[in-house]
Amino acid sequence: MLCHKIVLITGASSGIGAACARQFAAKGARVLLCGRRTDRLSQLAVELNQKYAVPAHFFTLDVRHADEVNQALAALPVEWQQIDVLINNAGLAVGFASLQEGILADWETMLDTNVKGLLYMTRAILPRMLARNSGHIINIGSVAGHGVYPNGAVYCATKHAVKALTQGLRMDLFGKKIRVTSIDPGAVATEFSEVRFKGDTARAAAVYADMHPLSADDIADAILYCVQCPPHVNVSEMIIMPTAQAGLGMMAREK
Ligand code: NDP
Ligand code: 8X3
Repeated sequence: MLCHKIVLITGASSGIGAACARQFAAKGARVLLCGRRTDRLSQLAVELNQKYAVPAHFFTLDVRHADEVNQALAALPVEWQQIDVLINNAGLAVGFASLQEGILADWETMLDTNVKGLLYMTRAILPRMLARNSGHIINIGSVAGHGVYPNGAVYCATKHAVKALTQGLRMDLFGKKIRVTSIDPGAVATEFSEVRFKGDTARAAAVYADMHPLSADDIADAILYCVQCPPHVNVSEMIIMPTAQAGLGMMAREK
C-alpha cells in the first residue's frame, strides 16, 4: 500500500499517465493529476474519487511555461503540497522528418515539453523533498534515449537529454534520501503516435500493427514496482520493450 502518499503525475490525461493514476490510486496513493486537457483530467478525478477511498485532485497545466508551473504548484491546497513522488511523464513526439526538412515549431514543442517542462517541474518540487529529505522522482525516458533513428533525431535528442538529467539528478542528490528513476519504454500503444502523426490515425495504427505492443498499464506496473521497493532500493533505469521489439524500429510483425 502507498498509504496516502501524494503522487504528482504530469500528462495524466491519457496513456501512461492515466494508467499510473489508476494504478497508484488503487494502491492507496493520493494522486495529483495535471495536463492541458481539463475535461479529461476532471473525468479521471471523478472516476478515481468515486472508486477509491483516497482523494484525487487535478489542475490544468502546460509544463512548457515555467511561470505557470510555479504558480500552479504554489496554488495547490495545503493538503496537496507535500509531494512524495513526482512522475515526469508529460511528453510527446511531433512530426517525423529529417533535420533538413523538420518544422521548427515541432522541434520547439518537443524540446520545451520533454526537456524544459521536466526541468521546471523538478526544480519546483525538489526543494520541498530536500527539506523533508525524502521523495522519489520518476522520469519517463524512452528507448529513443538509447539510440537514434532517421526522421526522429529531435525526439531522440530530447530523450537522450532526459537520460542525462536523470543521471545528473541522481548525482546532485548524492547522500540524500531521494530516489531517482528513469523508465525507458519501447513501443507502447497510447495516443503517442496519433500525436506524432498529427491526427493521422491510420499512420498511427500502423506503428502497432501485427505485433503485440506494450500497454500503458505495463509501464504503470513497472513504475509502481520502483516506487514500492524498500527505501534503500533505487531502481536507476528500466528499459522495457515488447517481446516483439528488439531495438529501435526493430519489430517482429506477424504478417
Ligand atoms: P500520450 O499522448 O497518451 O500522453 C502524453 C501525455 O502528455 C498526455 O497526457 C498529454 O496531456 C501530456 N502532455 C503533452 N504535452 C504537455 C504539456 N505541454 N503540458 C502538460 N502535459 C502535456 O502518450 P504516452 O502516454 O505514450 O506518453 C507519455 C510519455 O511516455 C511521454 O514522455 C513519451 O515520450 C513517453 N514514451 C512513450 C512511448 C510510447 O511508445 N507510447 C515510448 C517511450 C516513451 P495533454 O495533451 O492533456 O496536455
Ligand atoms: C517512443 C518510442 O521508438 O517511437 O519513445 O521513439 S519510439
